[in-house]
Amino acid sequence: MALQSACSLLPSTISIQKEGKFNASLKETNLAGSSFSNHLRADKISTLLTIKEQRRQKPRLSTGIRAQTVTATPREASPERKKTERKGTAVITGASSGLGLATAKALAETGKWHVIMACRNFLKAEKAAKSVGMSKEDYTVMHLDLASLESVKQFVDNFRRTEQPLDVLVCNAAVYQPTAKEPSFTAEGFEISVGTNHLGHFLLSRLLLDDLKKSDYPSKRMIIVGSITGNTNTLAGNVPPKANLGDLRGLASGLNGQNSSMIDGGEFDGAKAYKDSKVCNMLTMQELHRRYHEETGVTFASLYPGCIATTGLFREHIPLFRLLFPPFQKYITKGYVSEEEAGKRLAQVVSDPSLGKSGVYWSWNNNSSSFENQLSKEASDAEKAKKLWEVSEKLVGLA
Ligand code: LMG
Ligand code: NDP
Ligand code: PMR
Repeated sequence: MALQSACSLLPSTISIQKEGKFNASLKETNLAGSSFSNHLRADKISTLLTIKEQRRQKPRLSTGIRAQTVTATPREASPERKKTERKGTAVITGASSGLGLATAKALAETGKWHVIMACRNFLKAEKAAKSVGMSKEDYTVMHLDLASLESVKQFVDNFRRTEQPLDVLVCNAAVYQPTAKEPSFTAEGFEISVGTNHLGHFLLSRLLLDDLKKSDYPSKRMIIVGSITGNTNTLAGNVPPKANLGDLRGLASGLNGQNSSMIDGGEFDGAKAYKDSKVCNMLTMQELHRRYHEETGVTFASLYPGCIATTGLFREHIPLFRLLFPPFQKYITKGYVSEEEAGKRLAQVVSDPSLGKSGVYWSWNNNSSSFENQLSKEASDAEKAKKLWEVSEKLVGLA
């Protein structure tokens, strides 16, 4: 495997487990800067547009459901049938580009999903949906800025007003600031990578869990996108700076730059902050699983979709990196995947019956077969997950 050859470059003193490790369950899963005022305006417009859109859609959706009752044939009358026949509704954060957009497209193409594209830039998202050929009835764009907890709450209210069920939530959006010398902060003053990627999603997932619980969809799922670079049991996870949450002292002290803007209390490093945020994403998924899977039946999952070296994630990296990174991943590590392929992978985690197990961190091998991957020691530390949960609850105002 390509990864093995990459790993063979490792000094013999470093022992790293390979990301492409299989475990027994593989057998079951063999499947193929706008100004403040502009911002406010965009928010208002998007909310208005959203509500307008929903008014047009609601009758369509509810007619669909009612029609089954009114024109019920004996086959359609079965409650089981009814459950499987309606379209699923999936909320995807950051669906305006990259992985989120590709996933929205993949789901829409099946004809079985209505995608709520939860995005900070309404017009960009609309254009993106059109550019990939999604048809109007398969998606709705709703405004969500994860770098503002108020916006998260507003999104949840707006979503509830549409009276659509919530069947799957995909926490996908992220920011990466590899070249930033100084931290920047969210509306509530948290360092922006952890504030957006982790805390914004933490609040969103906690609030929307109630909505997921109410859904009658046969397979309800909550997915938080993780990454290989947060896992120090891999080669990629050992490229400095490495993820490390330490004892969470920086997070506990508010992550606001006064004491520290890093979770472990250290000096600011944008690349580390991103990797730390991914560890938080993977820990949160497992904590959700432990706390709520049995009680709610919701499947909680995370994944590493492969290295999608061409996405907007690297927009702040130096031009030379952006030039060399895709060929490096394609020809040297062989970890590269296209946006389209990565979107299909995440779409599997959304809807494939064979990926319905809860608490799993999914990865794919070079034949695009999914497998349950192993997380690093830190990313699977249950005690840390609990502590992260409790500190995060305080920061987002849930405790
Ligand atoms: C940090 O630098 C920055 O400090 C930080 O601000 C942030 O930007 C962060 O992660 C982002 O990076 C990390 C530094 C660490 O990385 C580099 O400077 C290397 C840049 C490499 C970029 C990759 C693309 C370019 C690849 C060049 C290949 C040329 C060919 C391309 C085209 C081919 C077409 C056929 O990096 C290092 O310190 C490097 C050493 C990493 C050690 C990791 C420890 C694990 C052991 C690794 C074993 C060595 C493997 C070497 C493989 C090299 C392959 C090129
Ligand atoms: P992109 O930059 O293409 O997509 C990120 C999305 O997040 C964009 O739609 C962006 O919106 C959105 N976003 C950023 N900040 C906010 C915010 N404050 N509120 C709402 N949305 C926001 O990157 P990718 O597609 O690569 O990243 C998607 C996910 O995949 C991330 O979770 C990333 O960590 C993960 N991932 C990516 C890998 C890769 O190799 N690319 C590898 C492993 C994991 P906008 O369009 O407005 O900028
Ligand atoms: Mg990495 C098997 C090797 C492998 C894989 C799968 C990735 C994925 N990377 C690998 C190896 C290496 N990378 C090696 C050997 C190097 C040193 C030359 C290296 C460097 C590197 C940099 C500088 N890689 C990076 C960066 C980034 O800025 C990216 C990052 O860390 O963002 C946080 C990145 C990535 N490498 C990956 C993946 C998936 C990324 C994107 C980050 C992510 O979403 O996790």
